[in-house]
Amino acid sequence: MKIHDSLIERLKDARTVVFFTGAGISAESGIPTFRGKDGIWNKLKPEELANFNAFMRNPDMVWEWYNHRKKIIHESEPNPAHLTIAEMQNYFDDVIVVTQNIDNLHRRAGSKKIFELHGNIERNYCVKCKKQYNEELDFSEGVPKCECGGLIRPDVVWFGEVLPVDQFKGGEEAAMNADIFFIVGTSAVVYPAAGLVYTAKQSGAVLVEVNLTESEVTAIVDYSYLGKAGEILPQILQAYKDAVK
Ligand code: BV8
Ligand code: ZN
Repeated sequence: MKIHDSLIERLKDARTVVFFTGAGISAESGIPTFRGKDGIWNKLKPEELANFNAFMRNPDMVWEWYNHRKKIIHESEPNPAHLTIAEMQNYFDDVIVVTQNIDNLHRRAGSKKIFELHGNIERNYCVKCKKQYNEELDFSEGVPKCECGGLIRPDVVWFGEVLPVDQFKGGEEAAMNADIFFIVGTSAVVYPAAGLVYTAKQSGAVLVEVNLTESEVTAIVDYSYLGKAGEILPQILQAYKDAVK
């Protein structure tokens, strides 16, 4: 993939580089996306799983889904896309990750500044008293319960739920301050997360999309690279390194 000279020139002047990422960036780590051909939601409906009422109606089924995903995540590794983003921290003053993913792979890859808009599958809390339960949960008696009797749920944002205010605020500030705003592996259909692309655009950022296919925001980006994030991001960093040598 030929990386545009003009993008490299803009990277040379960049101080703040933001990566807005979705499930596609973890696809090459073996974690299925939501809406792609291997998407998990092709078989299962989000309404049935990623929402609070579904959980209260059938906590066993929802936990079965999350424990299945957790197992896949624990058997997976960050891929070159996550690792390249972490390596970029050595070349730019401020590299910020704003992710919709709950798989913790950016942190495991070494990224330091991360805003998790939709929570993190490694964390859990009690639906009643909100007490955090972040160690391994015991499912031997069924869905684990808090000492107060409340059900314990994954600390992820379900449909109809508000995003964690501090994380969304951090993501918004990143979008407003970005010189270069990368959009990596997301269909950009879920709000309010996808709205950050427009915030970045309005704030004058250069938008760079890396995706296997077109997305909801391809029409408004400055650069669109169609292909695998695990191949294209390393190529962008390599072209930058060659240019500043
Ligand atoms: C809110 C977390 C309201 C848990 C997720 C009707 C009813 C209810 C709500 C709504 C409604 N209509 C609209 C809404 C709002 C709703 C929404 O936006 N719905 C959409 C679907 C229309 N949003 C919400 O409900 C949000 N909350 O609005 O609250 C409110 C407001 C005020 C006060 C009170 C309440 C909450 C949204 C968060 C939902 N949680 N998941 C979990 O993960 O289990 S959403 C889920 O979708 C994931 O978080 C995921 O990150 C997110 C976005 O999906 P993507 O990451 O983009 O993944 P996708 O599969 O779609 O795309 C993958 C892309 O990667 C593809 O483009 C593919 O081409 C590309 N790709 C694949 N492989 C590669 C690749 N690219 C590069 N390289 C590769 N190798
Ligand atoms: Zn409790």
